[in-house]
Amino acid sequence: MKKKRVFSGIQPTGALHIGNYLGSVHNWLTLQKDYESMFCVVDLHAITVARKPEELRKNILEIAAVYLASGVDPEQSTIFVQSAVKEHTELAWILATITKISELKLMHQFKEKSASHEENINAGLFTYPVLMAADILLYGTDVVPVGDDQKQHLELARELARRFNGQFGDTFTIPAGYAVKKGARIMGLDDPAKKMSKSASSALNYISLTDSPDVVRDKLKRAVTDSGKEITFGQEKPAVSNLLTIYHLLSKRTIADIEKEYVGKGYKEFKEDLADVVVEFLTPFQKKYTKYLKDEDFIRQILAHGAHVATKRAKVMMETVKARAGLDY
Ligand code: ATP
Ligand code: LTN
Repeated sequence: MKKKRVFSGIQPTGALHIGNYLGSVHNWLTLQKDYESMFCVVDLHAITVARKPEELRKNILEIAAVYLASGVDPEQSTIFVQSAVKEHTELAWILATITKISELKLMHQFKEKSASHEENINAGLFTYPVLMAADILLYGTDVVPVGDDQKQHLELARELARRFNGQFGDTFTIPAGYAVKKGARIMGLDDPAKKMSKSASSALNYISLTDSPDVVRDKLKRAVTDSGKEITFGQEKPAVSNLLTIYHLLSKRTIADIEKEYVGKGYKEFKEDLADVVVEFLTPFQKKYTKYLKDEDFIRQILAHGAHVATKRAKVMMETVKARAGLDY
């Protein structure tokens, strides 16, 4: 039987934090075993926010190195850069012609990004979700693992697939989300009401994948907690629940098991142990990450191979799309 296909991507916009990792790459590692997987560095999305070319160039290789160091296996998965496969932008244009401006105006990310980048509310920022739909639909994707913040974009991709199929005949697979039980929304360490975010005003908000053990320990020590002393998971304990989620995902122990261990113990001990868990995860990751970054040629080789595989698949889909739309004179 034909394997089902997974597609996901991360923008090369700088150092990732454990929220990004747990909401995305962490899930890819399980999926790549059973799905035909495509993991993309979405550089064309990243340029909707102004950045220096030299920074972008560096960030692209860094994200690819994160994929590899995390365990995305180039033998099993296709790793590539979005701009290397021009069919993404070609399909995005066609999809833009069936997207309503009113739909794009509803997108939370556009509203947030235009509020935080008032000086650069460009058309790319507005049509960003159309390009994301193209990324997904181009490969007949069945499943898209993304964090909660991307659900609205995925819903638009589903709607555009249905609309195109309705107007021009069955062409696109309707992609499904991948239900991440925990980790879809890791919250800020300094404010459990908001998601952990790279663009947070304080570095105490997040643990970066490149933070040293000392920095990790310090950030966790200073992470906010809730009222009451118990280390339990629940709505009334948003800060501790967030820490428990990180503990659970990185140690692979159940939340119930962790709760049990800390009955009668204090936050101090819990946070110190959590720091050990995080450091135990980060140390081998960082070793591999540094090793890959030293071998840029190897990364480029993987990306070139990935682009070759992706292009082949993309061309097949574009031929059908163009024929259906009457662009095949
Ligand atoms: P940020 O807000 O941190 O700048 P982002 O949402 O702008 O990140 P990306 O860097 O492309 O954008 O995110 C990569 C992946 O990480 C996406 O799948 C996104 O859903 C996920 N993600 C981002 N923040 C979190 C979080 N706090 N918890 C879980 N997943 C997250
Ligand atoms: N918009 C996403 C990144 C992204 C993506 C995609 C994710 C671009 N294209 C296709 C999954 C599938 C973000 O900001 N995190």
